[in-house]
Amino acid sequence: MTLRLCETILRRSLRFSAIRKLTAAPEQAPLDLRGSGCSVFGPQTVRKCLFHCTPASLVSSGTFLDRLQKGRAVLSDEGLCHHPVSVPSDSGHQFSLVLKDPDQPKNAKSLKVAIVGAPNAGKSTLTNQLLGRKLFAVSEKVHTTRSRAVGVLTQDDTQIILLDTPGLTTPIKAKRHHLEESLLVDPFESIKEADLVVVLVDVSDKWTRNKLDYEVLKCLALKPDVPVILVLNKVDLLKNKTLLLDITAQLTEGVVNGKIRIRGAEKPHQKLAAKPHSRHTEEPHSESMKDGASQEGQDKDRLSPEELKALKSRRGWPLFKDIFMLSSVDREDVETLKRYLFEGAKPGQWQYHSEVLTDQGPEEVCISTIREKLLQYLPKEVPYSMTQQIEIWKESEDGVLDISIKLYVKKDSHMKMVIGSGGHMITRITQEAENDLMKIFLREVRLKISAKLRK
Ligand SMILES: Nc1nc2c(ncn2[C@@H]2O[C@H](COP(=O)(O)OP(=O)(O)OP(=O)(O)O)[C@@H](O)[C@H]2O)c(=O)[nH]1
Ligand SMILES: [Mg+2]
Repeated sequence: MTLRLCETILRRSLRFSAIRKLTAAPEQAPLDLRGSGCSVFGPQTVRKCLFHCTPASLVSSGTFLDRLQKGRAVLSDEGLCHHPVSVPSDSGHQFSLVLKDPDQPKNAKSLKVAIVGAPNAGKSTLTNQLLGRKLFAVSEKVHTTRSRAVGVLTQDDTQIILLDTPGLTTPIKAKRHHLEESLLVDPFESIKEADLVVVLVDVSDKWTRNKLDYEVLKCLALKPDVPVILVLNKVDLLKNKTLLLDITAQLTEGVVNGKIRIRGAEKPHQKLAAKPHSRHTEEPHSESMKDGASQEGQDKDRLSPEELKALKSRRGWPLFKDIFMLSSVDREDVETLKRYLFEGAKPGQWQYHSEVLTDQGPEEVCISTIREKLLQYLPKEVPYSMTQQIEIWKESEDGVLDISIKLYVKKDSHMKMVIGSGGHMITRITQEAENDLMKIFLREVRLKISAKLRK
């Protein structure tokens, strides 16, 4: 019943939108959706008003709704297809690979994509899924990613560079939780160098899903001329799928690409009417938004106090170029976004050799992999206070990579937890991290983790 309602709402609401096959050339006539209640714009309009409101390419096929009906997606990395390229386990080799001249093809294309959003939105999960490899740490706890990480996806003549960023936070929170400077700086820096920004929002979080994070808005306002898309993530966890339309309406302020008007079940402009800087769907958004934030093409590092104040009253961003609704743990969903990124790549030189998978060194990858397990298995704040030191990193005579890690723990109670009864916990963490590292380095790894109290 809910789904049927959702279907009706989605279909009706998509009247404004031209849906096309993602793989279709712009000149190709768009799919005729008249039979399913969706009107279709002419080809000339299609080019201007692309709006991908679906993880599947065609709403009319019902694929999107069928996929939504699946419910909870499978939370495993089993679906990740294994990219044949590995991260070299030798830091010297990895370093020279990152610096190696790219093997430019004749008609090279590239696209640098910054993935930003609130902590825990699923940025690293999406990056891994796009890469087809579990490379970056993912956990249910916030601030898993501590600094920007580069993932490189090279296929045929196209290179997509993915910038996985730490969840956006405020200086006050960073200070309170002793977070590194990189958590404040890296998302902004990544947006500055990106050709496309992906704003990821966790739709399963009812406290944050109806308003763009203020820090996200600040990022967008600093570079309003960079194309940006909205990705509504974790749709598999959303029981009431009809909410997707309301969320979209709120987060876009009813406007996509500065032009298309969206009306959700709850009309966003009614809620926003009292706010001084909110925009109604009737306003010409793109230009006024750029004036209100920073001037087009201007590369400012800071917003003025007036601009910051104006952002405080915003709920959304009217300049999203396109919108996706997906589940990052679902490979098929992410495949659609991946095709979109490849389509959006522009003629341009590759930055990395095609053998590069990340700019991170193997030690960095190892530490964040272990950190992921600590975050996953230890309660609350316990894993945040632990530090790691690499004691041994060498290839043994039998060709196996031997890694020995010392874990420094601040409290006796934390020590008990990380060891677990009969050493059960540390064994589990070691085995799982070892498994992941073997998949990343594509070689045998023997990992040893020992814990030491250091108050
Ligand atoms: N069910 C479901 N879970 C998801 C989805 N995407 C991410 N997750 C889960 O959400 C949690 C957070 O994912 P991360 O990828 O670590 O999130 P992040 O945005 O990188 O987090 P930070 O690095 O801490 O900012 C993990 O438990 C993921 O398994 C999704 O589409 N569906
Ligand atoms: Mg992350």
